[in-house]
Amino acid sequence: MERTLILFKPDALQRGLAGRILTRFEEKGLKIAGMKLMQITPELAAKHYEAHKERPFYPGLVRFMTSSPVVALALEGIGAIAMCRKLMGATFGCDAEPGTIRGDFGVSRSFNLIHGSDSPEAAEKELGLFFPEGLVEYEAAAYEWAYDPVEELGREV
Ligand code: FUP
Repeated sequence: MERTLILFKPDALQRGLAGRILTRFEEKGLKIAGMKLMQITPELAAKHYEAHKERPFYPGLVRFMTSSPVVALALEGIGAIAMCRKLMGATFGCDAEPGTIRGDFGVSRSFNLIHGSDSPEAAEKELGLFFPEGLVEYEAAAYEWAYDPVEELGREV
């Protein structure tokens, strides 16, 4: 099982899309391993977007991400990082394919609704930043039918 950090950005919440976006992930079969509403501080935004520090869009990105609350999610599943990126679609809503979250709900090149970790290394770092208290451990009942228990979950026959 792999875990990834997802953020519903300020535009997703302010536009009342959090529920519909969450549904996409739940319907797909991803397990919610952590979820909270929070305000990102400039310090947290700086750590999260460290890789983009020198980019021209960085000041606007930090302003946007700290302007209003976000929902932080830890989602879990086999191959969760790549799967979530596919569900999100291309970075800019105007380019994203219909059927993806950004493709269906957005048009902007900077207000793009959602963040998802792009690698296992990024996921580990970002989950540590947004869930320093750790995640809640529980059994996802739906896993038994979302996955092949023997082939994918490694259960005994
Ligand atoms: P993504 O991985 O799809 O979220 O996108 P990137 O990591 O490339 O960029 C991080 C965020 O910076 C994007 F979500 C939106 C923002 N951005 C801009 O505002 N302008 C740009 O030209 C590129 C990215």
